[in-house]
Amino acid sequence: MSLIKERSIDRATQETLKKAKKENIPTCWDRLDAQQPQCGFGLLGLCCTVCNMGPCRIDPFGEGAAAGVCGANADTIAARNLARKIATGASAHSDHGRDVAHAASLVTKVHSHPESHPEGHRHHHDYEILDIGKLKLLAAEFGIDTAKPEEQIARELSKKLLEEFGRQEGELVFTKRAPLKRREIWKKLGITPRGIDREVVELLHTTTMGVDNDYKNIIATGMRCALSDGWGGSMIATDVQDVILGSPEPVRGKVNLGVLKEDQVNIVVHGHEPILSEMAVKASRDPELLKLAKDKGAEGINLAGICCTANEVLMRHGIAVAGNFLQQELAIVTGAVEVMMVDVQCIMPALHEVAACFHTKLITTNSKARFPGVSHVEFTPEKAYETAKQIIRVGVENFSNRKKDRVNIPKEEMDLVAGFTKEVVAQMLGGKYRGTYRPLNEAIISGRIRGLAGVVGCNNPKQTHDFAHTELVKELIKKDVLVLQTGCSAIACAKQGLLLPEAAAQYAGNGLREICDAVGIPPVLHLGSCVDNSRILTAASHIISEGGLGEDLSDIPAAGCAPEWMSEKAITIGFYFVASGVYTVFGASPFAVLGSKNLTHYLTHDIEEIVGGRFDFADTPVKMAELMIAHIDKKRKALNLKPVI
Ligand code: SF4
Ligand code: MSK
Repeated sequence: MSLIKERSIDRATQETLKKAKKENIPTCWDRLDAQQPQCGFGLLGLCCTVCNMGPCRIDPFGEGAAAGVCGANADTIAARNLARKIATGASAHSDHGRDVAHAASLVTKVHSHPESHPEGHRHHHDYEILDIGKLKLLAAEFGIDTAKPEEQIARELSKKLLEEFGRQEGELVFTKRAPLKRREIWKKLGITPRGIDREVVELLHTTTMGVDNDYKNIIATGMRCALSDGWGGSMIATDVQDVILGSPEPVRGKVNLGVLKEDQVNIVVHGHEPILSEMAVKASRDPELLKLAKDKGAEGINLAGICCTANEVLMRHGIAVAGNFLQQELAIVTGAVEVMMVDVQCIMPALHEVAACFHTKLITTNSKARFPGVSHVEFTPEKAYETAKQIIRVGVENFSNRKKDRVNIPKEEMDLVAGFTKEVVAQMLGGKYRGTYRPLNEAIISGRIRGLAGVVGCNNPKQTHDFAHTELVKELIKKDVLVLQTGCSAIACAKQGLLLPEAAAQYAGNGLREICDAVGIPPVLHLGSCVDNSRILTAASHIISEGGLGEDLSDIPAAGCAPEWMSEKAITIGFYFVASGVYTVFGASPFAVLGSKNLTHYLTHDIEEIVGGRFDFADTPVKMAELMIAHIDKKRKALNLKPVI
C-alpha cells in the first residue's frame, strides 16, 4: 500500500487521508492499489473491444497475435482507441457549451448598475446579460445587427450558436479567430471543423469496425474533432458564460479543505457547468435560507467548490475552492459537508459510498449524470434559482445531523488571485482603456519573459497528488516563463501559494519578476476551468495579430503541459493544442499508444511537420520543464530573438 506522503504533497490531503484510513473509508488511492497490476494491454492501447468478434489483443512482444480477428493491427487499434477518447472528451466540453448557449436564449434583462437596481428588486432567478460589450462582439462575429435590443441579440446569438452544433458544411465561426496561416494549414489538411456534433459523430463512425485502418488518417479525423471542441464547443461555453454570468476580473479567494467552516452549513458544488452553481451562489445569500440556517444553530451558509465548477464560481465571485479532483472524497471525509451537489464530469461514482459514511447528502442535478440510490433534483435553466434554493435548503436542514465528534477540518487554506481572462491580461499590461498585447509581446521579444506555458489538467492517483503541477510550474517561472493555468492544475498551484503576486519575488526569474512587480500580477495566471483553455487559444491569436512573434500560433515561444492528467477531456485538449501548432507534453502515464511504435513516433515527431505542434511524454516535472523550455528556446531562435540565459 502506498504511503500517505507518496499519495499527496498537500498537508490537508495527507491529514484527511489519515482520517479516512482510521475510519476505514476507502478512497481512490486504495482502489488504485486494489487494481494492481493494471492491464498491460490496456496501458499500451493494444486491446480492442470495438466488435463482438473480440475482445482482441495484440502481443506487444511480437510473439503472439499481431492482428485482431478482423486483421486490425497495433497501429489501427491504438489509433482508434485514442480517437474514441478524443470524441468523448470533445462531446463533454461541447455538450457543456450547448447548455450554456441554450441558457443565453433565456436572458430576460440587461444587468443595471447596483445603485439603479437595488438588490431587493432584482429577480434572482433570471439569467442576465452581464457583459454587454462581449455580447455585441460575439453578435458581430455572427453577423447579427448589434443595434437591436440586447435581449433580442442574446436570443439571436443563442440560435446561431446552437446552429454551430448542427452545422453540416463550411467552418465553425470561431475558427476565424485563428491567424490566417493557421487556418490555411487546417484547410490544406482538410481538418477545419465544420459542425461540432458532426465532427464527433464522424470520428466515432470512422473508428467503428471495418472503417478507417490508416492510423494517420484516424488521427487527422481526431484532430478535426478536437478542433471542433477548442475552437467550437469550449469556446462557446467560455464566451457565453462570460456574457450571461459575467466576465471574470482579478479576484482574491481562498483554497484548500480549510475553507470548510465548522460553525456554518457547508454546501459543496462539484462538476463543471456553472449555470446552476451560479444560482447556488445567489441562493446561499437568500435571506430566508440564512434565517433558517441561524434557526438550525449555524452561523451562516458556506459555499465552496471542487474541480471546475469551483473555478467558475471562484473566477466570478471569489467563492472558496475546497480542492481539486483528488480531494472530492476527502471534502466529505472531513465530516463537515451537509450537501455535495454535483452536475457533470469528473464526479467519482465512489462519492455515494463515502457520503453514506457521513451525514452528507449527495444530490445529483443533471439527468446525464445519475447515481443509483442518490437523491436527484433535476436542474433546468428555466427553474435555476428555485432548484438551487431547494438543494441548499436540504443542506441547511441537514446541519443538525452533523456529528461534531467526527468533524476534522484541516487548517490549511491559502490565498490566491484568479480571474485572468485574455481581456484582463491585455488591460493589465496595456492599460484599462487601451488593452493591448503589445507590452507582453515586447517583454517576450526583449527576453524578460522567455515564453509562455499553458499548464493544465487533472490529478491522477498514479502520481503524487499536486507534486508534478507545482514543481513543473516552479521550474518554469524560475526560468522566466509566464504560466497560464486552468482546471485542477491551477488549484494545485494555488494551494502552494503560486497564484499570488508575492510568488514572483520568491520563485520567478529576474525578468519575469520585474514584469510581475510592475504590473502587479502573479507569475502564474489562473484563466479558469477546463473549457477556458479556449482562452489560451484566443490569447495566443491576439499575440500573433499584435505582431513581432511570427505569423502562426506555432511560431510563438510557448508550450503546453498536462502533468497529472486523467480525463479523456485532457486528451482532446492536448489534440486541439497540437493541431493548433502547440508543442504539448503529457505527464502521468502517456496516453495508451506505446503499443504502436508507428503511432507513437508519429505523434511525438512526424506530426510536427504537418501541423506545427507535437506531443512529448515525460515522467518527472523537471524533465517536463526541460522539454518545454528547450522548445521555447528553439522557437525564440527561429524568431531571431536573443537567447535568455
Ligand atoms: Fe477484434 Fe477487429 Fe473486432 Fe477490434 S474490430 S474487436 S480487432 S475483430
Ligand atoms: S475538473 S477534467 S479533473 S482538470 Fe475540469 Fe479537473 Fe481534469 Fe476534471
